[in-house]
Amino acid sequence: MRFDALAALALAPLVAGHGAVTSYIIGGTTYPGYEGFSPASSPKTIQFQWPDYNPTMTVGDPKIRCNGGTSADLSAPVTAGQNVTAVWKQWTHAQGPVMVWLFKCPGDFGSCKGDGQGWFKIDQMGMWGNNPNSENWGTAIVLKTLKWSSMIPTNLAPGNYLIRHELLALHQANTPQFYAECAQIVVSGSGTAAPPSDKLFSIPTYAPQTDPGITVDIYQGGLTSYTPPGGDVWSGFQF
Ligand SMILES: *[C@@H]1O[C@H](CO)[C@@H](O)[C@H](O)[C@H]1NC(C)=O
Ligand SMILES: [Cu+2]
Repeated sequence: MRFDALAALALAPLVAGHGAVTSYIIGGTTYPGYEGFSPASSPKTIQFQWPDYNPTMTVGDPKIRCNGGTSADLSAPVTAGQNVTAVWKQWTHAQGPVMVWLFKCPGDFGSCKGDGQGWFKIDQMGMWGNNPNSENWGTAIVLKTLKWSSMIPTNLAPGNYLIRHELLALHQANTPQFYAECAQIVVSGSGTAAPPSDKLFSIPTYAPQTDPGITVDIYQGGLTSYTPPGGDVWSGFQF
């Protein structure tokens, strides 16, 4: 490993910009998130403890799933139809989408790593308007409010789920940076719904790296719309 003053300078802006969900608010209760680094002597959390603040640079990197973290000690209860609000202590990038995903664990959290084609989006915000070189982005809302609130679909089948908050920073042309973390939630309710297979993705590699929602130059003239990678949100309702 090479580390010198130049590398330190080059790294500084990245480190300053790095996001981490530092707490979750569910039904009026605040659950601490993780603030790094694993294995730290930090309190037990509902969030997977991850090894570093570095962004993941490719959608095929296994680290993209939960920032490299492993199962958490705790979980938080949520009733279907309630919101989960993620809170960040800092975030500095204003271009790129916010995407919130769920994964239904086949059993206990201890053995639930998010393997297989079981991830689906419950919420996302890409760009509005027609100017990518703007602050009309989901991540700009996180920059301004340091929060993101998403509803757990009302008729979602109960069970153990991983919730994954993903900020995809697009401020560097053709050099996407993924910031994601996972937490453990126990969904209750009387719903029976599960997403259809066309809404289910594997993470890593929920889209090709060449997806125009991933490898994109937002400063290139003529770009007037943006579609987040990894498909549409599943609202929970089956038609
Ligand atoms: C709950 O989440 C939805 C998005 O799923 C959002 O539109 C709504 O504003 C949130 N409600 C609160 C009270 O934050
Ligand atoms: Cu950054």
